[in-house]
Amino acid sequence: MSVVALALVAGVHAMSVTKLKLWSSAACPYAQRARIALEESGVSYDLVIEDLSAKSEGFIAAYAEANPGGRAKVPVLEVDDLVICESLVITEYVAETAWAHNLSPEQRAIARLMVEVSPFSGYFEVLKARYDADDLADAVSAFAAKIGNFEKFLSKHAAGPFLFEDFCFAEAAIAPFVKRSVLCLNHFIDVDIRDVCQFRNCPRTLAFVEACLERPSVLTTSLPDEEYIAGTKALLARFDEAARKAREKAPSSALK
Ligand SMILES: N[C@@H](CCC(=O)N[C@@H](CS)C(=O)NCC(=O)O)C(=O)O
Repeated sequence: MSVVALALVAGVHAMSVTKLKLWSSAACPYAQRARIALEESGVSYDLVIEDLSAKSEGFIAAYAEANPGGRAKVPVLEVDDLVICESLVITEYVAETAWAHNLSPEQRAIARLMVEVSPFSGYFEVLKARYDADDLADAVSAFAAKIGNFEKFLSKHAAGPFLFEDFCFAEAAIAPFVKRSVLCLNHFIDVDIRDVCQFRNCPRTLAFVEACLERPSVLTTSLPDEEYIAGTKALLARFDEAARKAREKAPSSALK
């Protein structure tokens, strides 16, 4: 019997008997998913903040243990001898083994679906369109339409501001993108998601956004706003540079 199963049989908080280590990085939204899940569980864990531009041997080895041959990415979670990667796998594992409440298979299916249909990770595509007024208007309106669809999903399935009575792994997975989308759309293109929710008559999405932003596990695992803005600025600059290089190549290929 595994340590976790043993602990469950004994009625002990499953992960309190194990040693946990999370390989993370300062600003990664995927790693933040795992941290939110761990914070929600209340278990203690070792946190390693990895510099992704100079990955440590320990991190590369841990990732290879979880996914042999893959490019090492955060998050990686070690639970005694178990080593797993991929933020959704980790988030769901932590929720299943360490949170007080467990979801039925049907609830898990709906929660996974919510992660799939969530619009918030699309904010970066909107930012990429910021140089051209028409492209930007199209991108904002596509984003707003997805918020409208999310509202329909919440109206059909959600109990309150969150999907179920308690914050679940789906909110842990979505919240890092809520945080970044609200902040960055506001900062870079002066679009407030909360206004979009109001104009589009999406009260459930507005309540969901506000509840995610106020959640203590989200607050304690977030960086100061300026750091997300600086990081996004650097990422956008890298995309601009790649796009410029692609444009430079385009005329010669068009002549062929
Ligand atoms: N699908 C992965 C994505 C994780 C990911 O992209 N992590 C980035 C940081 S935000 C990373 O570690 N990048 C390092 C690299 O690509 O070398 C997950 O959900 O965990």
